[in-house]
Amino acid sequence: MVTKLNPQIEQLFDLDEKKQIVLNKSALLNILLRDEIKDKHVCVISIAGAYREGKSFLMNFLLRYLHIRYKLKKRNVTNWLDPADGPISGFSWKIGSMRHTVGIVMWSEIFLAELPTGEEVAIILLDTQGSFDNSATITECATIFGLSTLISSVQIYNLKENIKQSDLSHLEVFSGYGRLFLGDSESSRSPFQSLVFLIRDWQWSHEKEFGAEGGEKLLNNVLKSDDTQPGELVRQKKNVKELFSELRCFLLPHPGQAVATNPNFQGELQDVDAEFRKHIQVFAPYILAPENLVPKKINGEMIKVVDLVNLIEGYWKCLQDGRMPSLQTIFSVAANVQHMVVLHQSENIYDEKMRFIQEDDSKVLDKYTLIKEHIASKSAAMKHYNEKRKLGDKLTNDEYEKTLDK
Ligand SMILES: Nc1nc2c(ncn2[C@@H]2O[C@H](COP(=O)(O)OP(=O)(O)OP(=O)(O)O)[C@@H](O)[C@H]2O)c(=O)[nH]1
Ligand SMILES: [Mg+2]
Repeated sequence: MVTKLNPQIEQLFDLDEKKQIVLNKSALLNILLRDEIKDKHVCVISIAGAYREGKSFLMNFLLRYLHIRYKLKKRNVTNWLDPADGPISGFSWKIGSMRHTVGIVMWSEIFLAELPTGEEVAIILLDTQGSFDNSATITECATIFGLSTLISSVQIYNLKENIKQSDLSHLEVFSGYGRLFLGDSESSRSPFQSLVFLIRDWQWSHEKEFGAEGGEKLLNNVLKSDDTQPGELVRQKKNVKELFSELRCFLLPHPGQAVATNPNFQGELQDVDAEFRKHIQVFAPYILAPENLVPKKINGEMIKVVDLVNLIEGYWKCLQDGRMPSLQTIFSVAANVQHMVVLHQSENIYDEKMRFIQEDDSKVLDKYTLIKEHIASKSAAMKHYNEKRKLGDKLTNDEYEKTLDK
């Protein structure tokens, strides 16, 4: 039996009565700045897409997998979905026509996993408000989608039945924040990391099979361009491909009538179609198995949980006046956080070198030797700082360099 999960959903971003986005700073700091996780690298898995299409319900399967794989530490789990472990629960989901999730919510329990390199990473799950629910403006939808894409290392783009041209248009508009990065002459990287198209209620498994292979075929088909297509469409496909460093697609079957229509459905696995259960058992490790985890990076540099906190606060500050922030503002937040990451790395290099010298008994630490070693360690740290390619302008670079120099 899976032990009862005491952790809960925490509202990370809410919307106030003026539809302004509000950061729950105390939840952010309390959850993410705990000693056991704040200095770990981090994977942020988010889900976004239209409202009422099973996003929150799905996140609970990821939660169940994380619990079994990384809390109970069961390795190589293929049959991890056991009805004996109780109904699916965690993120709140609801039957009905009215939108349910509001803003961006985070699961308060952070899981620690080991990458194949042996490094430990913290895994954070985010669930987002669905788009197009008739009460939210396009700006609100774009803000939620854009913000969750900026924060995450994997964005699951939840779609019903197929990938339509309008889905690509929305992706382009909503991820528009990222386009500025493409114009940055210093970096040829995609602004965002991994995007997974997750197709719910896929009906044509005789044509393209459920799972990742069928998904890849579908995605290749959708993103293929040729001379017969209108220029606008070709441009759009190219743009979507350039926004993300990795695009994947997974096809899921319909979960059955009980899940889709029964108002008394409470998450009991017996009521979920066996075909759905079979493929969701593959989907969770496809996102969350150690070899598939995507750590959050800025300009190619892995960041830590503490840097993520700065990133989230920085992005939120850009959004506070209720308008879409300029791309320049968004860009400078990422640039500042990346400079901070490199600054900390450089400081660590200095500290390590100095500690080593102090622990080395063969060295006599007179004042002269100490100054000499200090200069050498500082120069190694400065060299590391200067050799790293960083986002942003010379001014930002010089400011952080001055801090390091002190
Ligand atoms: N047809 C279908 N229904 C699903 C699926 N998964 C969940 N549902 C049902 O869809 C309804 C909405 O589920 P939610 O998880 O609350 O959907 P959501 O996308 O989070 O909705 P919002 O929070 O309003 O954006 C519930 O009745 C679920 O049981 C699926 O794969 N296919
Ligand atoms: Mg929801």
